[in-house]
Amino acid sequence: MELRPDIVSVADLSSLDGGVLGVIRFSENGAAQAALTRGFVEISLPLPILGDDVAEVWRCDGDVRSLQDGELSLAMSDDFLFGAIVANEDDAGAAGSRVYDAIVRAARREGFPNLLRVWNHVRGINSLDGELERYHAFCRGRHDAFASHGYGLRADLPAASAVGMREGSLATYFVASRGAAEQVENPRQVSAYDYPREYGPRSPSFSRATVAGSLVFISGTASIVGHESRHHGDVDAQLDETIENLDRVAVVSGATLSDIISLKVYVRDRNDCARIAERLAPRIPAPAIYLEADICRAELLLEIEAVARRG
Ligand code: 3EB
Repeated sequence: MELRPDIVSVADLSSLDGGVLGVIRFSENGAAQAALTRGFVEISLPLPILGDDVAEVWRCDGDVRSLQDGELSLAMSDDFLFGAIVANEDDAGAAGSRVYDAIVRAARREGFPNLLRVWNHVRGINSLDGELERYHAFCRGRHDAFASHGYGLRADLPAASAVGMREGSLATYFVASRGAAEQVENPRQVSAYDYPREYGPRSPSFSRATVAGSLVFISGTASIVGHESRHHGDVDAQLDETIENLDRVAVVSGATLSDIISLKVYVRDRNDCARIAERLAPRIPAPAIYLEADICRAELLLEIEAVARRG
């Protein structure tokens, strides 16, 4: 009953041996792609990596079985399911509803009904598509798919992130579990599923964290207090506020910032990266991947996600 994220040099990917569910790779450009390779799921995202050329690897104990289910690539151990899918339809809402429909169906069918964590990459996340921002269209598609599968759209939602990517339309990967998970909210923030209408016609369907055994998945976390973005234009203050939110979510989840074992940091402007890394590393000394990506609100300059292991 183990699952762990690891950061691996791209040069070492060819020698991965056994117990791998999924690999996430990053590139400056090119189409997003998801496929089965060597018995695990590999997803490539057009998302510039800032720093060493590394990939994220999700490992587990025991045997891994992989399965191609239409466009959905799946790999599973006894306890966990990892999957990835790329949707190319232009409309972010249509892409979102199709992707979430496929994920929920496959997870239930394979016996892993508890979505723990979903990562979403939406091309042009801040741009308008007709009346609606592409992020808001995506939120509507995701919401409708969850609703159609009987979700309560509150404390039954996975932890998540939704940030940009440079090409394509929507790329999504996820972790689900056979055993139950516990959802956690941040007392400093309005739950995203309760955000008011000004943030889009359907609220974002995710929880601030999920806890499965000793593992804590903390969602993409940004400089938001209540439901409002704070510190417009001030990257240092946004980072401090984000760390404050991470700290609160960690504590409510039964962990602390020192229990964090892995970080991903999405930076809107790569010129801010060195400054963010310098201030973040002493506060949360965990291995981190820095990526250049647009964040789902135009005023947000960074977003940080974390995985923690409770003691
Ligand atoms: C926020 O707190 C910032 O739509 O899945 C963070 C994590 C954010 C997940 C999502 C959005 C999502 O609202 C944005």
